[in-house]
Amino acid sequence: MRRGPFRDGKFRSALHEPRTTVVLGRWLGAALLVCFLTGLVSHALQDPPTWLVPYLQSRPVGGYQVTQGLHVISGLAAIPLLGAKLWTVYPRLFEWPPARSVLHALERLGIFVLVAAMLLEVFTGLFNTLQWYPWPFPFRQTHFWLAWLATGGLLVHIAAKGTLIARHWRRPAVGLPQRRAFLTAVTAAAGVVTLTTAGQTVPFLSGLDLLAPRRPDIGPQGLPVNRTAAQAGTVTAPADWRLRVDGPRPYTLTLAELAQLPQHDVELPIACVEGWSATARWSGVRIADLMERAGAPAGAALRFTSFEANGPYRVMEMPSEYAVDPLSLLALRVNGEVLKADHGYPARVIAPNRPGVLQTKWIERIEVV
Ligand SMILES: Nc1nc2c(c(=O)[nH]1)N[C@H]1C(S)=C(S)[C@@H](COP(=O)(O)O)O[C@H]1N2
Ligand SMILES: [Mo]
Repeated sequence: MRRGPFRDGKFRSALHEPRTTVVLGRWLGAALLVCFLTGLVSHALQDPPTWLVPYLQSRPVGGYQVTQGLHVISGLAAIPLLGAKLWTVYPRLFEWPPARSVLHALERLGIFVLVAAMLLEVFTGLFNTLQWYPWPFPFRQTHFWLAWLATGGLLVHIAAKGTLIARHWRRPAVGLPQRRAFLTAVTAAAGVVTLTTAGQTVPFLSGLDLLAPRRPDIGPQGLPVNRTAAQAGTVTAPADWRLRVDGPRPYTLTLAELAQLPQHDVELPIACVEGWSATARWSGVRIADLMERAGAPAGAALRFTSFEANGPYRVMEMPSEYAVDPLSLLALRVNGEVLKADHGYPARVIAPNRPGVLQTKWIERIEVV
């Protein structure tokens, strides 16, 4: 720019230079790679395409807890790294003339799309952990497609800057003291963000969980709640509540009858896609037992329906792999107590290695499909 506060020569910091950008870019790239891959896992587990269903695994029990924990941790760490990296290059936003050639204009347009997609991606993710949706579009699909756009854009960007990156990849013989100080500060910021939010999913860090919206041990019966019974309109279960199981041999059971069936105890986490996870001891009836009693054929999948009036998670499909797992329960109790309404009274699903959104609460119907 020729005039104004952003004109050439107005950017005095020695750190608007490629070596600093490259170092930050490497850290950011590593965080984004972890975030992208774990995000694909999450998407596949929550909403698997048909071809993938036969490959889904109910073990390791806490697999989703780990991948989703890493997703949120790496995504949050990416925010200060992205901010710092953009700061090192932002003077170029005011380049003059704005376009030297068609190619240069296209390159700048590409950078604009990349930066916009990245910023939207990390901030929609951050807002999601806060359960704050100040936008009219669906979160999950937008976050998914933006991830591809941002990743594709990033690969093109890395290819376009390949020579520059290579030139500044190795530590220069004489370092800049400001650079060291700046990188230390950025590392510290990313570290603080990580340490004060990871506790929402990493048990031994829960005491440091200052910035995360959740603590895994706070909530009714020692567990957080995403959608409360009041929000779902299920504070009181229907007076004539019965579990209805539809299959070759359909039947219904009262709560008392369910409680008479063999009960099993499992220790399983709820790992919410919104970033928190918490493990509890659940007791109830094996889903496989209910299925067998309905005469379900081998390999059958199940569909669960909640008596919640409406809501995106009212109906849930469970592939056979999870249905036959002895750890998958229709739980009636948690941590030794009857489920509170917020946790799904009278009965909820709990199964290993599945996203929290699929641990359906307030169940009234199971269908063999
Ligand atoms: N019927 C129904 N079940 C539901 C939900 C819901 O909105 N409706 N929310 C799900 C989500 S997003 C999570 S993370 C878990 C949380 O379980 P909790 O509230 O018992 O901790 O319940 C799941 N089960
Ligand atoms: Mo969730």
